[in-house]
Amino acid sequence: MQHALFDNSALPRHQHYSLGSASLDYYPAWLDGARADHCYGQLLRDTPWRQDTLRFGGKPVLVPRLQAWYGDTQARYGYSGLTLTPLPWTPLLQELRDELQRALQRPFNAVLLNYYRDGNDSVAWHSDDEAELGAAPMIASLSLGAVRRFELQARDRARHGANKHTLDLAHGSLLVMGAGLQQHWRHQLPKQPGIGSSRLNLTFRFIHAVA
Ligand SMILES: O=C(O)CCC(=O)C(=O)O
Ligand SMILES: [Mn+2]
Repeated sequence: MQHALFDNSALPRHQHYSLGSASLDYYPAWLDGARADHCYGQLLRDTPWRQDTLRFGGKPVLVPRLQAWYGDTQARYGYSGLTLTPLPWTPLLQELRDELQRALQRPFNAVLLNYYRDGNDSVAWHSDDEAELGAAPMIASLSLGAVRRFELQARDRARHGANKHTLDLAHGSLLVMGAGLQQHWRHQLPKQPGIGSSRLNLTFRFIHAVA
């Protein structure tokens, strides 16, 4: 079951989804068209993109997208055996972060950039639930470039049923994954082989120091 409510608060037009005890907000036009185009062009060109290799059962597998990790110096992040050391904030990323912090009233000290070169790049089912993200993370996810499908599936099928939600993430849009979302839901960006153009995704996060 999907509930879409229009909110008339000071924040831009958005859709709110209540997914059981989790919340998700989608802002289709967080950035206006010209600014989205500018951010897309600059980030695509100026980011030192890297493609990491993960190991599954001892076998090396290339991550099916390119990535970059920026943030405050202490914001180290580890997942699937990789440790990412942050690059220093660029003026553009700092500006986007400041706007999100002001609008959402939450701090973000790091951002993961993903570059999906075409529809063959993807991210598999996962939850962003690493210890350094804390118990109830808020993740602010900005999309630029090709429209791609984002899918959510309940982790606890018994509680939420076989629910699956799908959103098409537009150029310049913002998806805010709120409290409970990582705990109760998984998400993925499936391959869409028909798509020939690229997409960038920026997930702003707050990394806690962990022992
Ligand atoms: O590209 C997206 O929209 C999602 C990326 C994602 O889930 C992640 O980097 O954790
Ligand atoms: Mn994720």
